[in-house]
Amino acid sequence: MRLFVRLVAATFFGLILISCGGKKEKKEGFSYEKKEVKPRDASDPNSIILTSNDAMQFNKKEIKVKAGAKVTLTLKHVGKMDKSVMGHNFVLLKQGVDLVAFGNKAATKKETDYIPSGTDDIIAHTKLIGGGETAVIEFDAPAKGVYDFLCSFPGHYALMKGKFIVE
Ligand SMILES: [Cu+2]
Repeated sequence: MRLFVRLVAATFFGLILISCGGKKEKKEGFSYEKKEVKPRDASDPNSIILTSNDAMQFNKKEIKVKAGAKVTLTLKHVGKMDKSVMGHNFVLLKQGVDLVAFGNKAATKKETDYIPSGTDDIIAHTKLIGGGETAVIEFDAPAKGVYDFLCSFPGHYALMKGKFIVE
């Protein structure tokens, strides 16, 4: 029992150290990004790792999660290119939002990293990342159903999109 308490304490302080080390300027607008997302069991069906690359691709066209639980999504950019030329994000759209219309609108919002400020179209999104970077977000799984996800960097949604399925 004591050992357990110590482990919890060690993990807690470790997280604090990590979060202090990774402090960055806050952008305007909302973000679901959390610095202290706890590592989850790899067998957790709601722990998703999505990779993106310099060839403008995600490694998944379909993501499945369970309803009624939190989703931890880790987006990795395994390429080398800078985010100004090959930036990627993960944007999960509400049902009924047209992906192409959203993608075209978002493409004009360079000043907010291609996320329209104050938008009501999004369930969750990561920040924009470049080669070698990683972003982690945590959010509540939406109701059962099929949702669209995309990268909102200009032009990327043509290839970088897929279905987010809540079961
Ligand atoms: Cu992209």
